[in-house]
Amino acid sequence: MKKELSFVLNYALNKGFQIHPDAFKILDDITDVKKLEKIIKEIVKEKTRQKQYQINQNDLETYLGIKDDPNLQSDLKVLSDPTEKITSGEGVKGYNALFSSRFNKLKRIISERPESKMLKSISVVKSTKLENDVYVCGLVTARSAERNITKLVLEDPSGSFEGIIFDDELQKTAGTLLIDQFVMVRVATAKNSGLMIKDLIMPDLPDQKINKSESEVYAVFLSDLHIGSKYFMEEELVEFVKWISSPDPVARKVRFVLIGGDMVDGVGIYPNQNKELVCQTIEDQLQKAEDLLDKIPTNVKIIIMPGNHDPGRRALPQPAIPQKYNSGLWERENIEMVGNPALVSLNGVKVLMFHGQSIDDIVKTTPGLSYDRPTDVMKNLLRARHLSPVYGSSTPIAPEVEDLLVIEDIPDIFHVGHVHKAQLDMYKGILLVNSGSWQKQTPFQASVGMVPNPGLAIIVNLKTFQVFHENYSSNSDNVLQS
Ligand code: D5M
Ligand code: FE
Ligand code: ZN
Repeated sequence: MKKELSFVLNYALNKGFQIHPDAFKILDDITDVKKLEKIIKEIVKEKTRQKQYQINQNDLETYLGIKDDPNLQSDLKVLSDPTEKITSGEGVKGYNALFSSRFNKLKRIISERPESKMLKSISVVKSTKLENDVYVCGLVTARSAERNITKLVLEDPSGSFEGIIFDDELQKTAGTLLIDQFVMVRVATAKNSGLMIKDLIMPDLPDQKINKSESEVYAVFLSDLHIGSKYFMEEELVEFVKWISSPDPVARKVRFVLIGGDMVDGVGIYPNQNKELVCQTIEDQLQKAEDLLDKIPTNVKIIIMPGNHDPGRRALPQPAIPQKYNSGLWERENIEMVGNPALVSLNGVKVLMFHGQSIDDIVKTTPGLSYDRPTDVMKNLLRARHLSPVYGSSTPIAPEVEDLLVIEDIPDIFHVGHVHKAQLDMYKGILLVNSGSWQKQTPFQASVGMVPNPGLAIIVNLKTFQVFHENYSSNSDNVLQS
């Protein structure tokens, strides 16, 4: 018997308690001495009060929360998933349809704003001399800043126009606009009879009430595991999965695990990748993922969304990881395979999951944004009400007839990954989570000076929105930014 265990047993025996052998087995599994002492002392105190002097299995299970509370709700609904909607329109026709769908959806969203009552089409504004300021909306097709003015070209289905911005603050806001992003502007005729932009209005989010879960359950946010890579932190993830099945009172209430893309490292994603892989095929990588996820109790629902390293198609929106590579994951009762992006409801809490590929294009072109603060980029996406506005840069976008990347439904939690930097933030009451990664710094990342903070597990109480995190990396300086 372990020394610590005999110490706590003597403590109970000296107080006149008997300990049932089944209870003993549970105590023997607890390795944390402090925890062991605390448990015994609390049980002794409580049972002394009840004048019952035997410690049995039930006492320990109740105290440790091993018994799952059957009243805990775990209701998962997939509210939106591109997998079945993907049509792949072809060529120019496809892109025209995509942009027209984007324009129409966002115009509908911005119509909720009072200014939109004075909305005019671009052709009307161009052909009349404006007596008063009017509003127009469109997609940004060009933006340039020279000397002390900014020029913006906007396009709507009726035509396009170039507007000039003189105001310094407004020029700064214009600097954050992305090509192909939707925006509403207030325009007036300038002295030289050109058009002057006097205000810029993003679709943005209205202030709204957040949905919360009635029962106190927890969701775990993970992404960028990169299973199959040499740098995948397998031991750390195994430890974390063990925690999920442990008697820890928080772990006992975990009912959802969300994986926000790059679950596996993939094959042929970057040059000479095979030299950095421990599993050389997609099938092996997914099998390893299945084996790891298998250790999560079946009362926990796992939602798996792809990223740019996972198999399927590369262009956004991405369908779910195809069943042909691993039917085990698809057949699993507690696993839901969804596309990227996806909107899921966890006991009524709406979570928008997006891998975050567009962050690459956005940090490249927007002053003040960087890979170090992904939640700032996430705020820009919410203001634009679009997950990946820029077409034709490094993030491939497919010519879908419907733009499935418009943020139509407002989420309660926005979950993104991709940049391997875990960070939390809030925007208009919405919880922003970048779930970091479970992959150590790769040689590529080191070469570009990118320092990830991997191995941080983010756990959210869906009833209170309180957020916990655990650092599983050996680096104790690994901090979760907020
Ligand atoms: O991306 C991990 C991070 O590394 C993400 O922030 C993008 C960045 N990344 C990845 N590949 C490149 C290249 N080729 N250039 C610049 N930045 C890059 P992941 O999707 O896990 O590979
Ligand atoms: Fe990644
Ligand atoms: Zn990625």
